[in-house]
Amino acid sequence: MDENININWFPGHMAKAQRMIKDHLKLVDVVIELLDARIPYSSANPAIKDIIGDKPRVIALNKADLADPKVTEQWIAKFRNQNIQVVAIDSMSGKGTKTLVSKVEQLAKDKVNKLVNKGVNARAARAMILGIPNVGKSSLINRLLGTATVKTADKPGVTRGKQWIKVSRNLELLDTPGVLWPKFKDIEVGLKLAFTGAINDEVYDMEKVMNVFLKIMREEYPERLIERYNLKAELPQDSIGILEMIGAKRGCLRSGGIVDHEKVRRILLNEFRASKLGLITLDKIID
Ligand SMILES: Nc1nc2c(ncn2[C@@H]2O[C@H](COP(=O)(O)OP(=O)(O)O)[C@@H](O)[C@H]2O)c(=O)[nH]1
Ligand SMILES: [Mg+2]
Repeated sequence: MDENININWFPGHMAKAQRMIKDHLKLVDVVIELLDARIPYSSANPAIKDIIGDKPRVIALNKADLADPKVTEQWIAKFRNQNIQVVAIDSMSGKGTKTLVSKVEQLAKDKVNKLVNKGVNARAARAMILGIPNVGKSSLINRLLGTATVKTADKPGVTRGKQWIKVSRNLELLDTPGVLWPKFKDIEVGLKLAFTGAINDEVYDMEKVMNVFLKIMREEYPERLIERYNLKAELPQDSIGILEMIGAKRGCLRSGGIVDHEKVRRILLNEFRASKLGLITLDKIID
């Protein structure tokens, strides 16, 4: 299926994605659940446990290079407290991927040992990646492929064309990721997914998205806005007030000297996505 379908998850798409994941799960020992480190809560599908059953799982917080490192540490601690294996990674530079690989190998050890005890020859552990659109599944696969020496042949039961990437002596990765559908647990989740690019630009209301973004920025990272746009230290309470300030500084004016809100919102979105506002995490730890 086209994994770039990210506008609407029609029941048909969802069923197909689910079926594909189920088929592939049978072939692997371990699941890598890829989350966006900037939105570890919003980028997670809450049904993950139902989907993967009792397969061991390791969470990889991808795009950690864009996230607030302090908050990433808090998320890591939270997952560890729940006895969930977790590692922060950057699929572009490859940072953290070695740790990820060794965690996956470790988690698969039991299964591989069991097979050996049954008299089956020792074999490499097998893993697949799961995650919502745009979280970096292909980037991670390419990154791991970059260092792989051998792509092993098709294995029985795998759709033709699917291949295993030999990531290390002890690990093979399915070259096709499983696409999870984002879950709009509440309105803010949807808006954050839009903001980070997990869902298409056309499907959301830019004004609502930016209001939530500005609310978070005002509460968590006011100094970033102040520095970047050279604003007065006291930010207005409302989003429109902040937009007005930034627009005036940036000269986003329409005739009559009125600030072009739409243009300011677009600038903010682009600058956030280009990480010009610094390292930002939009999902705080909630209990
Ligand atoms: N900064 C940064 N960008 C990333 C990282 N991983 C992926 N990306 C970018 O995120 C976008 C989506 O990545 P992609 O691998 O296509 O996501 P997929 O839809 O899950 O396969 C691309 O523009 C990537 O360059 C990462 O760790 N850090
Ligand atoms: Mg992809």
